[in-house]
Amino acid sequence: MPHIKYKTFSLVLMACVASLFLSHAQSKIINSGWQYSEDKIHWQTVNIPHTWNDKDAFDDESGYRRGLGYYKKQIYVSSQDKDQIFYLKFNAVNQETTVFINGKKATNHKGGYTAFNVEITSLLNFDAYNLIEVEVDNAHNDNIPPLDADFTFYGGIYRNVELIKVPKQHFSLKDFASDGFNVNYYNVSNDKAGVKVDVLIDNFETKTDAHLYLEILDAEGNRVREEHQGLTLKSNKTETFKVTFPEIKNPKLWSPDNPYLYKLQLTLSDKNGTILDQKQSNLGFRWATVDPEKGFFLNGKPIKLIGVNRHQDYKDYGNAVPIELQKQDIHLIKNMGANVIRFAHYPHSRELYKLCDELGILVWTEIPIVNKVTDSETFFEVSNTMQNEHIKQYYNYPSVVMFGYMNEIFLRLAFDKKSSDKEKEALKTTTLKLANQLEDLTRKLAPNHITVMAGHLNEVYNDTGIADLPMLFGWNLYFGWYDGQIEDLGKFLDQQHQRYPKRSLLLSEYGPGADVRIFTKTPKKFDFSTNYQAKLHQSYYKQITDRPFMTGMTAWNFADFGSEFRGDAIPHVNQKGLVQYDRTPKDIYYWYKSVLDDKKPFIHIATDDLEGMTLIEEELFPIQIYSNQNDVNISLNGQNLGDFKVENGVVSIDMSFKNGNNSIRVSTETISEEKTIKVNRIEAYDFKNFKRFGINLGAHFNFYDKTQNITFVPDQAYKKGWFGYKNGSAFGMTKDKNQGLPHNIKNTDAEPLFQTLLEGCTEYQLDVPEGNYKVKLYFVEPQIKPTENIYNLSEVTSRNTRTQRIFDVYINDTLIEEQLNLAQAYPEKYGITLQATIQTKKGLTLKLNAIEGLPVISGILIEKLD
Ligand code: GCB
Repeated sequence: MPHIKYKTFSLVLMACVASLFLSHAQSKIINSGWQYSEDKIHWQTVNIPHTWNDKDAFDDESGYRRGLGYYKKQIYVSSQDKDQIFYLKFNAVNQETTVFINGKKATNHKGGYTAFNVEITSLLNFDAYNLIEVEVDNAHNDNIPPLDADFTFYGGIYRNVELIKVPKQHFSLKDFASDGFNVNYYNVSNDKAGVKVDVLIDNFETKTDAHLYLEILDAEGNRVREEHQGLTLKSNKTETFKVTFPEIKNPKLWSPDNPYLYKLQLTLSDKNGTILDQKQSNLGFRWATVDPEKGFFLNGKPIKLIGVNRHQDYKDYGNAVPIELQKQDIHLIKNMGANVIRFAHYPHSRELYKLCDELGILVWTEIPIVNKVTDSETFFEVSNTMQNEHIKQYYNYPSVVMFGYMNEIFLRLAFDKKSSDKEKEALKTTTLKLANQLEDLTRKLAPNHITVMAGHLNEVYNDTGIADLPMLFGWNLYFGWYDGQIEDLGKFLDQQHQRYPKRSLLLSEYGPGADVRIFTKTPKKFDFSTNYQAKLHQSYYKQITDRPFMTGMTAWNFADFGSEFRGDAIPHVNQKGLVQYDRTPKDIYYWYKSVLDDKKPFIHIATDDLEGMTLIEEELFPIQIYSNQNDVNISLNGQNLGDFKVENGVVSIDMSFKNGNNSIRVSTETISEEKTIKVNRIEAYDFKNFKRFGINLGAHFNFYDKTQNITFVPDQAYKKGWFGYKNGSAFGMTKDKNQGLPHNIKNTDAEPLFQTLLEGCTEYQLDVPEGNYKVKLYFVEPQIKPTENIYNLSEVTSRNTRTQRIFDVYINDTLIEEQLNLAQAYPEKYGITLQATIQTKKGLTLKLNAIEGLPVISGILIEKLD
């Protein structure tokens, strides 16, 4: 136990006394009870975190409200505090904020993901209520990054607002909303480790004496180092004081496996010893390097970085997510066995970085300069300020090892068909200029960190040389999704490594969209099946771990997230998550756990995403078992299927399920796992024992419709005694890719049923036995562009006259709908259902009699009534 000096003891005592009298610095969260309005006329009471886009970014209408939102709140300030200095701290407001106090403008801040402080002392009235008004704007602004990106820019005050009250001498609140100190390490090794701290102190008075006391405690709370400094603070200035601690011998190093943290405590007191301000920070002794041949090293040891990207939004909350829910993400990521998080594409809540310190997760953090830049002085200035704020606010977390500043910055340029070559060259030059500035700034502000940037699949990152600016370059690669095939990944990386042997590489993004309602035996590119997700991730993992030069990989994305313009299987949501938007894990989450987490024996039977499974008689379905053990024994419904070797974390086995509940049991010598899967097995041919039967026309995959509790099975060519199309073809479907209809289908949430369809089918046959049937038919017009009616009023006239196709719909001889013209009848991509009750002696024949164009149909559901 180190010796505690009398002086220290008295300071500690005074700290307690001071806090009783609340005389030193205080920060109070003032999230509760704000008034919010869109128009300054109608007000409603809201609490922070708040966004006005939590609903409209997900409804059927195109677009979400981007513009102004107004907030106000009253705070009482007592004259007892008239010697204090007051600040408001906004931890994040998206994206431009103007703050008024009692009607006077206090500040304007640009950028939606970093914190800012505003000093308000001179604007306050004492012994009175003071009005805080905050004007927030999330409209597109050419001078504020991000200009464009694949995520929703929810407007609002979505992180804590704090009222800070401090004595006239305090840890600086003027340094880009940093904590007022900056922790650096020197000579860190297994034998020793040094800490240097730059402390910034604001003095709001004439020359004053003060005292600075810094101590380092170990994780058990023992003081291992302390430093005192007497200070003379210059009149009305911010000054930096440097404190260097003597090295600590045999330090405990920080790493994902052993995230040992020391604590730094800082106390500022006046010349009489009364405490003015206190701060603290985690300390973690670690050093990180990258090597273009050998990958990533932490504390001199190689570590393959394997983890995820994370976006901050959450189902039903937009970006205004309670911090406790957000923290659960970090726990889920850790429990999966990941050792790295890329907080994409902007800084997330600081509390999460602190949690990464504590749990042992390495962090890549970046600012949102995404897809393109603007060639303007203001854009450059805002970007620079943003990176200053970012680094200053996130610097002290030992988990942060990588600072980034750009993502896929040439994406828009690559798709730009309008600009001339000269304009494109000019934009490249501008982008490079900004990248250079930010790289220099990052290296200057964060000399012990690794600088990073991510690019998309395009030669422009090599040609311009931008990929060689950062110390580590991340490729966002979607082979087997947007580009090429899954196996192309390794070839591409090998070529890059050969061409640029001095460049360190990370696979900073990869992954397919996956919807837990979609499953198939024959996974295809772009089908959104969880089976394709498993296939791609499992292969990518192998391809990266086989290559020592790769520093690692971060999956895109930890969770599904909001991207308003998208029309994936769930519209407005990017579904590449390992967990769903509400954080329910998809099966793939557990596969990662099986290859990454070897702490405890683990088994997962991957049937979570097979809810409502329907199988046809004698059909086998491939089931995956995930485990971190070498061998597992598998049994189905009490029958032992044998012992299986686990390779790459997985055993795939074709299972034959019976109708009703099936029990799968997987065991090793030490553990076992049992799951029940409910299967609706339809006896093929003659439709024996069937009550309801759904077909996903034009699709090779099953779609489970939760609302109707039925699985629509894949389509097939007609087989006698059974069902299928007699002619026509699957719309947008190629041999290995489903291009279907990547759109939001209005009027339904069963997109995967409508997005795949049969075109040109005039006859469809179901050989059902005699009976009375309710038949539901599903249609959508595939060739109306989803947005054309909304923005272009002149289109409305042309739409009314447009005819894509006209057809009559018959079942057996009953005319169900005459002259169905979807383009004319419905202004947009509406999901349309027709229903009929048909009595038949044998079979149902659906006829789509073309009058003009090729008929289309998306789905059939039949129900036996008696
Ligand atoms: C990317 C982007 C990311 C997108 C992702 C996707 O490369 O960096 O922001 O969300 O692709 O899903 O397309």
